Amino acid sequence: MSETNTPNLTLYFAPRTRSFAALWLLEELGEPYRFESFDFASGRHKQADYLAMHPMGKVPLVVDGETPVPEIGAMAIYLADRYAEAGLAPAVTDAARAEYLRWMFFASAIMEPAYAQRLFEWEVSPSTVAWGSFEQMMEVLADGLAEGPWLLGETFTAADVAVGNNLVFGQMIGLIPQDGPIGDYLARLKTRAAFQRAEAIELREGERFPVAAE
Ligand SMILES: N[C@@H](CCC(=O)N[C@@H](CS)C(=O)NCC(=O)O)C(=O)O
Repeated sequence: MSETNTPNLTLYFAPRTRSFAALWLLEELGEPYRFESFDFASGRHKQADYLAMHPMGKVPLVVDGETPVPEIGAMAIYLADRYAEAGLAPAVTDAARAEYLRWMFFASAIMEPAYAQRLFEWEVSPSTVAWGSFEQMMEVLADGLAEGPWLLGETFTAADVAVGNNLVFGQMIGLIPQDGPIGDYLARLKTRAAFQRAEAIELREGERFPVAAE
């Protein structure tokens, strides 16, 4: 906490969205943060000051001092390095950094579009698209978890948050099984105190901004 007691970090959050990844990440980080929660109906994420920080007009957004950090992968890498005391990232000199970055990009560049392909039933050539296929993504992830308990073995990192958040969402929509190495990994992630704090905040904010009736 700074001398003025004003946290350096601000999280722009909307319930029932990918914001959960940033919330969980901040809870793992253990740094104080200002919490700005809104629902999409407010249009907060399309206002000019917000778009100046996040040109895509999406959540989540973390601002560190004066520095906006949009995109979950970018904020996970940035925050884990910037607040390195939390031990959420291998140092840049550590060979494990390569595996860490691989999983970080796996979350956004492979899992995300593989989910979309499965959900929207896109017919694409696995050798042409960047993510291969949903099945290949699941096989590679299961292989990566063979040792466990985390993606980098004994060390939990911010990459577990990036991948884990996708799994939470995937399980909610029925894409991710409850059992097997991936289901077991997700169950382990859910036992983390930081995950549970984030989940309680998510539930509270979901009640504060309920889904509008059709
Ligand atoms: N690539 C972005 C994805 C963020 C995203 O898709 N957010 C959705 C909610 S889950 C959003 O803000 N949608 C509102 C909109 O686009 O208007 C990230 O990693 O942060």
